[in-house]
Amino acid sequence: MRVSTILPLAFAAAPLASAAAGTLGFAVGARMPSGACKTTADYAADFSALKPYTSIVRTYSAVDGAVPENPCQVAEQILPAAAAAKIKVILGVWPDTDDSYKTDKEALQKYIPANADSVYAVTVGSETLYRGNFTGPELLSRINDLKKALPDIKIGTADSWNKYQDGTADALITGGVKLLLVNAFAYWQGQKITNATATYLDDLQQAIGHIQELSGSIDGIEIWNGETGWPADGGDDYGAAKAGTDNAKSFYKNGVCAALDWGLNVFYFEAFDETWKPQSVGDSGSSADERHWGAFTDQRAAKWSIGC
Ligand SMILES: *[C@@H]1O[C@H](CO)[C@@H](O)[C@H](O)[C@H]1NC(C)=O
Ligand SMILES: CC(=O)N[C@H]1CO[C@H](CO)[C@@H](O)[C@@H]1O
Repeated sequence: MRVSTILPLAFAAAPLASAAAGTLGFAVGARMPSGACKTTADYAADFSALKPYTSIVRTYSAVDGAVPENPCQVAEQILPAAAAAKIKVILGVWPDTDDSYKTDKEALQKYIPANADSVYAVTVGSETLYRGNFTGPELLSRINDLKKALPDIKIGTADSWNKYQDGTADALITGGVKLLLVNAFAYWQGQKITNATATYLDDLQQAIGHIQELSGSIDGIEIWNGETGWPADGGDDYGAAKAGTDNAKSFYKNGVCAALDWGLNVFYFEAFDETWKPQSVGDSGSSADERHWGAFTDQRAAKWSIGC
């Protein structure tokens, strides 16, 4: 039997087995609404808000240089708060340039040892294949380099579902990477909310099916939905995909909850609104608001009842 045929059957059988429900995690940003870098106390407040719903979060860069003149010491600041709250963290390395790779690697080597129990894994890169920044083999060599530096830590990557489905990530699947995060946004495919769940689940199935088929195993590689979500009130529409809190809640309750029911682990993008971000303008000149994707406001208030 082709391994890929196992997946739909396993998924179809899962909804009754609540014991097999997937784990929900959240992506957390590095900055406060003012743009200031989060401190350990700020992460502690984040975790107080999230703790009723999750025990794992993911971040993107150990030293977040999204604002180059004010880089955030994410690994240094988040790990003590995570240890105190008993939250696990997936830390990130931004490998896009030699400088960002080196800075993040050094920070991980410096700050992980004191709080290694709070580190679930490290991801090298976020959608680098999707952006065309690396080929599969180039990304694999970065991952393997980091494995040598952090031999006791699980190392993986996160990329868009279609880069797994279309073979771009094959070198990772056959090259021994044991953790793959699959991002899938029906919103960025311009889907109506009424078709968002179908699109999301179909995307995941295509990506995961390819990974399982190529690896020849359903559990040889740990797979998570690395990001999904929908912009709430204040966000922008994208084609037929309409922003708004009602739609975000609907996508959460239908799509995210269905994936969790299947037994898939899901990171919701994202925990808190990032109102510090500038209004960005997309390639077409249309605005692309990235400030209102939170399940919680920037004051850490839930926008709907989180839970399935
Ligand atoms: C709805 O989603 C499915 C699965 O992705 C897709 O095949 C179909 O074309 C979508 N329907 C519309 C009207 O876009
Ligand atoms: C290895 C590689 O191609 N790195 C490039 C990734 O993208 C950034 C800009 O987004 C370039 O500066 C890097 O050279």
